[in-house]
Amino acid sequence: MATSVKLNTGADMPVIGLGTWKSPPGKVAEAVKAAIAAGYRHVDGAFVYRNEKEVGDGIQTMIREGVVRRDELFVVSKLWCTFHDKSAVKVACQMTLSDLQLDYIDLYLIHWPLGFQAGPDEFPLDSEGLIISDDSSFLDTWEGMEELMDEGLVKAIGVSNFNHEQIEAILNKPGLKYKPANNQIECHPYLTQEKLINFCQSKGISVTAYSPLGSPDRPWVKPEDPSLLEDPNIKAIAEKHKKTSAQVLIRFHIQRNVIVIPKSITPSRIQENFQVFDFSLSDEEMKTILGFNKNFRACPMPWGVKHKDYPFHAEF
Ligand code: NAP
Ligand code: SBI
Repeated sequence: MATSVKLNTGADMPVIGLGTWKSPPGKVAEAVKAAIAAGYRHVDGAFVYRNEKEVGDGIQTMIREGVVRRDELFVVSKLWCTFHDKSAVKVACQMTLSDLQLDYIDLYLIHWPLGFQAGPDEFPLDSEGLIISDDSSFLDTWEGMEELMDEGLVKAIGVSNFNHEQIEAILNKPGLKYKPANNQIECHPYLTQEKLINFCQSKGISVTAYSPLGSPDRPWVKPEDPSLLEDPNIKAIAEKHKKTSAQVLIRFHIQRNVIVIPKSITPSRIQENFQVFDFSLSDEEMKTILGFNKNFRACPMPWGVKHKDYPFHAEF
């Protein structure tokens, strides 16, 4: 099984990356170091995670110690929703580059298709608890992303949480200079995303699966929510292969040519999550797992439901 996915830029994107949302600043540098030591060459971050400085510290330590070279790493970051105005895109990217202590990002994504009111508040809400939008269009934001490519600040650009109509809108944009290289979306056995993955891959757009373990540490988790890591059906498949449920949940994506970014700050789990290249799920097991779909979203972004560009009203 290939350990990377070829992007439409020609670059190879390592199929497993370390997720860093919710990784505390005081822990994430050690997590990044443990990941690189375990063989990871891809780190997934974002401005809004408020830990990019410490992610950068972990990366820089490993480069300084000669464990890895910059060109062997694939670093992803994301433009937050309060920076959708075309004039703000470069400012945001430069803040991330400065925090990461890098001179380029391998893949920079528009984090959501939703433009939020600009300002220091990352989630500007009205009196009803709904997002205050800006008047930007993600098609203009995309032009700002294209400028980052031309300036050499990023090697590839893409999107996250875009539905197929929104991707189609970018692909059909008059004067489009660069197609998206990647769409990062929630994906796991309770949200299998068959239509959106087929659509993206048919257009040469790679897919990254976020929250692959079901995001059990998400701040809004409810006791009655379904739990992938505790699912007896996943556990049964794992036991057959003498693997853990997490390893089955990760392997599931690799066999679909989907990149996957499990988050952990626990060194033993960081290692475990990378030990997925020594077994394979049968076609029948893949089909069985696809059958667990229940269209359950761990990250539905409820504050954005009234936004004109809320992505999850569409079927896919
Ligand atoms: P996740 O990776 O599905 O789950 C993370 C949780 O699983 C943590 O509580 C972690 O605990 C635990 N865990 C990790 N490995 C485990 C193992 N082997 N056994 C048992 N538990 C394990 O959740 P996520 O953070 O939501 O998603 C992953 C990444 O995707 C994020 O960190 C972020 O980089 C990205 N993401 C992007 C978006 C977007 O909008 N683009 C949205 C959500 C997530 P410990 O850390 O305590 O070990
Ligand atoms: C945050 F830092 C705060 C809230 C939040 O909710 C949606 C999911 C998300 C996101 O946008 N990207 C993530 O990785 N998690 C997030 C992040």
